[in-house]
Amino acid sequence: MTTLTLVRGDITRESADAIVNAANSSLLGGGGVDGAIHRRGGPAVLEECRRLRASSYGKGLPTGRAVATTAGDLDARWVIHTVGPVWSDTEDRSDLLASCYRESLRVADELGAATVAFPAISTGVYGWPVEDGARIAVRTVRETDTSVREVRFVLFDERAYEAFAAQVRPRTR
Ligand code: AR6
Repeated sequence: MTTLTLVRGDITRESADAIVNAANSSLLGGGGVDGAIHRRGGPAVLEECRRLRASSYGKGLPTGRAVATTAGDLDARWVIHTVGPVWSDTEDRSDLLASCYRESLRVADELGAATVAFPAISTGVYGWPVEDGARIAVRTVRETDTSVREVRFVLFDERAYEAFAAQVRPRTR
């Protein structure tokens, strides 16, 4: 059984088997979680991302997919990079966001990771409304068959934390 836990804070301060990065297709870094992970993970993470670009992912990592690298200096064994969809008012991209969580867990299973820390993918620079992002994240993890024992959502601000809490602990009457 997979336990869902919620933490408010900076994901780069977490200790877990795998830390998920809300990356972009280039795999070469950016702002938000991605910037923080590369800063604290150090050059080993970027070096492996560059190798992936030079080998299996010449055109970059497609949206909704996931791939692992070393975690460098982070307190983790692996970083799992996934590319969330950019929010759209005119097109429903929910399946791609769900795919990020599913694919990350699939990669985690392949690696044998028992604990995985996720940020709220797409809810920053990519503009996904955090309440909806939380709904998709929690539902997808609950519906995915995985050997991961703990999925930890690490939420940077109070609003994101509350959005996830509302999904994990629905109010009972
Ligand atoms: N720890 C945990 N959560 C964080 C942290 C942190 N250190 N920093 C930000 N967040 P974002 P995206 C939250 O923008 O929307 C990058 O440039 C943030 O408040 O990191 O998927 C990539 O290279 C928000 O709730 O990722 C891509 O180009 C959530 O993490 C693009 O941004 C995700 O915000 C990806 O955008």
